[in-house]
Amino acid sequence: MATRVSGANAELLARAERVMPGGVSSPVRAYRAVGGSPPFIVSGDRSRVRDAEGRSYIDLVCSWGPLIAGHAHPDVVAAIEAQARRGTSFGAPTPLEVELAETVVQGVPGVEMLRFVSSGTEACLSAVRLARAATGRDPILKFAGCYHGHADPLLAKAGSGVATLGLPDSAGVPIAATRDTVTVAYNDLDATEAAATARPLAAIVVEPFAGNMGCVPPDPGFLEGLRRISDRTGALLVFDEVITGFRVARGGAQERTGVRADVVCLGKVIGGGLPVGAYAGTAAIMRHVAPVGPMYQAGTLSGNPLAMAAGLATLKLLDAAAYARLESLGARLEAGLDRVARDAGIPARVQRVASLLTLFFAPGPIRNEDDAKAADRSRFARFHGAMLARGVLLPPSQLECLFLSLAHTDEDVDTVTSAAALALRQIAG
Ligand code: KE4
Repeated sequence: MATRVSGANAELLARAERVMPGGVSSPVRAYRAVGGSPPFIVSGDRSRVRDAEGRSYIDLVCSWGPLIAGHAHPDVVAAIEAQARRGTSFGAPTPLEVELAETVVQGVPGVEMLRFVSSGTEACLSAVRLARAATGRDPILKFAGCYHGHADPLLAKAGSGVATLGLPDSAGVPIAATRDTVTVAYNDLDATEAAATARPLAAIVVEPFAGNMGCVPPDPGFLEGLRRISDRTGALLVFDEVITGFRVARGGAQERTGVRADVVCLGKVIGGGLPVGAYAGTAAIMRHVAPVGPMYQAGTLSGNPLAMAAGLATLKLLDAAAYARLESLGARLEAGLDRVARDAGIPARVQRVASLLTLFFAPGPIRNEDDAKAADRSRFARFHGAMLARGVLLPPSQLECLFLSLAHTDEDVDTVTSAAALALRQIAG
């Protein structure tokens, strides 16, 4: 049941569609996967956002992950305000970027240096270029269902068969750009082994806990297997932790799993809601990056002082108690959604890591993109609309994750669970 917005939201959408494709700045926001039209959000306050018609929602999008401290956290707002009064951008090194770089390096296991960029896309495309520069190899391997931003080499879909090279997964991406990108199924170590043996790879790029086909954790031994294949073949292991970095643990997926990557991509949380990305590695690997090494990468707003200030203020809030709180909230919501789905007699399953979770309308475990795409996406669309009507803002796609923040309360989680119970009964037919 798609919820059509009315009044101010509808007027804004009509205006937006005249000047922006789909009326949005990023495709998923257009609600094409769930139907209906998006509310235009004008403000956020802790765990809630408010739309152009004054409607309030419990927010489980959290800007797709960055708002781990909740909306308009006073410490983050104060840090941005204070820096803005001192200037917003200088195109020069600043003390703040040194402080954030030191904080990130201290938090992320196994990295000694990083370079800031302005998005997760930039972080991942730079990491691929770095791996190619460091190894002198061109082929890279990625996993179907994992998303690493929209750079050409990473917009590849699986060719037929394991070792077939990639095909473009978007108009405008030349075959040449994805010719060196091999795509295999997530959690398929044999296919990875075969592809890595068929040709020397520059990198194996993976979301250590996949978040872009819904929440799909690695099978036991999968990441350890990728580490062994990287060690045996000389391919760099690149963890795309744009979602998981500083979210699933202070040290991200590496801390949670004990598996070390050679290069780590970051974004979202480290910018606290402002545009930031980063790629990080050992000093030996990062010395390939200009101006020290021959691998070029640059950015006008890289290390932007406002984003650095917001990121620092956010990371300062993420202590052990914060991660315990996020785990508690995630477990509470998982248990609640599991229970109400069972009560409604609907085949559904929650998959979760920490404060990242997905309610799949599918009976069995979701281990890869094919499993995720086999979930009942039209039922999810009806569920999304029914929850929106009850004041809960879910990510508008079955193939995305719900995000919780430190601003969500137990009451918020229980309200979401109660709304889900009613929504599930409504769509049970
Ligand atoms: P950005 O360029 O959107 O900052 O980051 C790209 C990216 C890279 N790696 C991972 C694991 C990511 O999840 C993302 C972006 N995530 C999506 C949501 N799944 C952002 C939302 C959107 O595209 O509008």
